[in-house]
Amino acid sequence: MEYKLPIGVNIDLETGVIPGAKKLVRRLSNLKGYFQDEDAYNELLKEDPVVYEVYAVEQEEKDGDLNFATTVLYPGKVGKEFFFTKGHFHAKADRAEIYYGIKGKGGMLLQTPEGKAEWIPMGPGTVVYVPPYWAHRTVNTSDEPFIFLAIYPADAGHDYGSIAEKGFSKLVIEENGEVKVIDNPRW
Ligand code: M6P
Ligand code: ZN
Repeated sequence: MEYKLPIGVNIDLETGVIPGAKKLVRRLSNLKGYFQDEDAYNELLKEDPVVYEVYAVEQEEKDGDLNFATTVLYPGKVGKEFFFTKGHFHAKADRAEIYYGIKGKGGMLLQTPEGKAEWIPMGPGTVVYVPPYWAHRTVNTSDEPFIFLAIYPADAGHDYGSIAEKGFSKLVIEENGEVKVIDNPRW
C-alpha cells in the first residue's frame, strides 16, 4: 500500500492565502446573470472588479478523501445586492461541508432543491455545517474582505446549474444602511 503524505500548512489569517494552494480568481464578468440589477452590473463591469479568490488544496475525486480551501470574498455591491460567491449544490448531492469564519463579516445562504432558504450570519470563529443536499453561497455584508475556510469531501464536486439559472429564493441586500434578507422577486 502506498500512503499519501500528511500536509500541514499555515493559512495567513490576514490575507487568507494558503501557501502552495491552487488560486482561482472570480471577477464580476464571471458572474454574468447572477445579480438582479442588470444596469448596476453593466456599469460596474467597466471596472470588472475581482469579487472573490479561492485558494484550494484538492485531492483526486475519491470517496473518503478531503479537500480544503480558503475564500477571500471582497466587499462590494451590485445595486443593493452584496457581493457573493456563485453558490452550488454538490455534484454528489449528499455530500456535506464545513465552513469556518476567519476574518470579516458576512453569512451563508443555504437552500434545499425545493427552494427553502436559510441565512446564517458568519464572523471570525463561526462554524457552519452545510448538510447534505443544501446549496450554499457566501455573502460579504461588510466593507472589508470576508475570509473563511471550507472543508469538503474530495468527491463532492460542484453543480452550478440551477443556481446559475434561478439563483436563490432569498437576496441579501443593503437598505437604509441595514442588511436585509428578502424574498427574491424573480424566484
Ligand atoms: C468554498 C468551497 C469551494 C468553492 C468556493 C467558492 O471555498 O465551497 O468548494 O468552490 O467556496 O464558491 P463557488 O464554487 O460557489 O463559487
Ligand atoms: Zn460546497
